[in-house]
Amino acid sequence: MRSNVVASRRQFLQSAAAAAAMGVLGSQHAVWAAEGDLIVRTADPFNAEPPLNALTAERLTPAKHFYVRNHGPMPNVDARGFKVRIEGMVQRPLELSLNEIRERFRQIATEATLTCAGNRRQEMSAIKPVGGVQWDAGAIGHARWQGAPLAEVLRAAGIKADAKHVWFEGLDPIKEKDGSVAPFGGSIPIEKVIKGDAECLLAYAMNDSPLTAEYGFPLRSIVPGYIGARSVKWLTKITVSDRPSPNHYLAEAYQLVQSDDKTEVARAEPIYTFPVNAAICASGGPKAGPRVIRGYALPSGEPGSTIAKVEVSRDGGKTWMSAKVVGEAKPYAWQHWTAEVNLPPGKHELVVRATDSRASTMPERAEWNFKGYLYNGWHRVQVEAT
Ligand SMILES: Nc1nc2c(c(=O)[nH]1)N[C@H]1C(S)=C(S)[C@@H](COP(=O)(O)O)O[C@H]1N2
Ligand SMILES: [Mo]
Repeated sequence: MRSNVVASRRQFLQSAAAAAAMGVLGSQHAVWAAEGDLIVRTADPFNAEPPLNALTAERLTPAKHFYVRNHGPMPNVDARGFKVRIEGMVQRPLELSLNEIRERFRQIATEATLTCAGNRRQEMSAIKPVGGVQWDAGAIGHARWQGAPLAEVLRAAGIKADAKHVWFEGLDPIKEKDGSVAPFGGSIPIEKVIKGDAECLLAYAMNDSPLTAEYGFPLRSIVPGYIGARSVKWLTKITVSDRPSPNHYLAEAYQLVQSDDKTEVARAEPIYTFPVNAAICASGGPKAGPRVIRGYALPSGEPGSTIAKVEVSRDGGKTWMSAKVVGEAKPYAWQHWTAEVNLPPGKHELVVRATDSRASTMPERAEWNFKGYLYNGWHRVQVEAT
């Protein structure tokens, strides 16, 4: 079921009742109950994004305005019995409770922007319709994630010499098309964990509060620079391996393909990093004259990449001016930007494009792909000044 209405308390209570009947998330974990906090894209599984203007209010996105992306029902995990296993190509397989994760390892914080590979899919669908959750530009958020460094946990288990990938598996029971039930999962190259310039985390907190169920309570992976799908929620199993995970969400789902043809899918590479991106979140107005427009800009997820330049246009991309980028440029992190544009009465098309320090820039239009991933064409908003 797809709905574009804003989540209201009553609607949430209805889906909470449905969820309770399925033995999953109960209403005590609701963070989206307040009217207008998130726009529900699909109720079951629950997928929702904030109204765009909520994204530029604060640098750290509060949970109530942080998108939620689920492939199945959200498990309501009891932390007391919770364990995460570390196994595979390790010297000493480990089984750790939440307390052991907190106490045996350093507690660190990593700021990272999480973005769904399907962010801005509506615009890809406008070129030619694609399936999947029809996201606007709000399937993105920036948080401070707290937890244990994944590298440290893996070293405690003893990484074997030929290890090349780290697999993650969640606790959510997802129904596949063939009727079988399998958990969400994926993997990342072990290099990203061991040699990466930003720590990958086993996170138990978000913006200094414990994770709530929507965001993966009690534990999730956080992989800075990679698409959201690699940050696995309700994380219960980590497998060190010499090959990528066979899980559907690594081996088949997140790829840039032109069809669902089996041989094409088998040949394609999984998506790891996200590309440079930007969006207009607030277009000011409605009065003619000078106004301030705002948005976000995200460097590509490649190591060391930071925002170098944000440009806006008020005439559909014919002429451009520089926007003012707010705060410090950091890898794996969005920056907000503002620009003052002077609009005479009438209709206008506002446009933004960003360029990062590795000279990656946004194309006028992104190339269409079958799954609607990684749309990063110039972001356009139609306005009328009166
Ligand atoms: N276990 C599990 N982890 C998951 C998912 C999921 O459905 N199940 N969705 C992934 C996707 S596609 C994204 S974009 C992010 C979204 O994280 P959020 O819901 O905390 O914003 O979680 C990822 N981790
Ligand atoms: Mo995603």
